[in-house]
Amino acid sequence: MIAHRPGVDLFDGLPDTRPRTEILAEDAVVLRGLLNNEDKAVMQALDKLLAAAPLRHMFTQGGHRMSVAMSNCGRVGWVTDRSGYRYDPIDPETDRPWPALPDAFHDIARRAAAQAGFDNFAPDACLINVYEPGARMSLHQDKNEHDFAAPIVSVSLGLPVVFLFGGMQRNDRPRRCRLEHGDIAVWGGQSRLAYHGVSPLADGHHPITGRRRINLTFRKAL
Ligand code: MD3
Ligand code: FE
Repeated sequence: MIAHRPGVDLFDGLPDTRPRTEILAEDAVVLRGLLNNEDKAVMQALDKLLAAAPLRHMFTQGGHRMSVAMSNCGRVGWVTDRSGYRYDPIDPETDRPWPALPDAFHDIARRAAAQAGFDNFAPDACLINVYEPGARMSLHQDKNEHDFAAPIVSVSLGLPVVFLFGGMQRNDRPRRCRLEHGDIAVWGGQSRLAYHGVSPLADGHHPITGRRRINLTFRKAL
């Protein structure tokens, strides 16, 4: 810990970039800027992962093409097709197992969960969502996982987006929350089955991701 020296550490005229914790609801927190020192390393790891399991636009059971491009890493990956949603150990595009969850990803998710009060989080799946301008995600619940006691940890990279955080009923009016580059959110306990979605991505340019937003969601699926 750096000693508090007034006029040097806190009053030096530089912006305060220390991570801040924002509580959105019971058991739902956003850790602002928590990823900021690791963003470039995460992007490098992502390049490798996406070379092995390319991004693709999946189709919902109803036959709609999703606007978000997706891939996965970990023991299983989330997929949707005409037969519905599931976690699958095999990537249906490559017919091979998904690439392993990098140790660095596991550590980031575990650290964020612990900071939010969920000790010993051990994710076995990471869904990679890539948004281009106009891409969105309609209100839904994440309930294909076996164990709702484990939280979901989400890492945002690149362009900012308006995240919609609803209640336990689809009709509950969602609250709007901006998720920015470097933010990590943790959703567990009372909030684990809340409805949530993402507004259409506004156009822009980000120095790290270009014209995109990338979201990683870490899950204990098995
Ligand atoms: C709240 N992704 O992949 S991350 C998803 O930004 C998903 O790409 C969004 O919803 C995205 O399923 C939102 C934040 C998030 C993720 C999972 C949650 C919020 C959640 C699960 C329960 C409650
Ligand atoms: Fe979700």
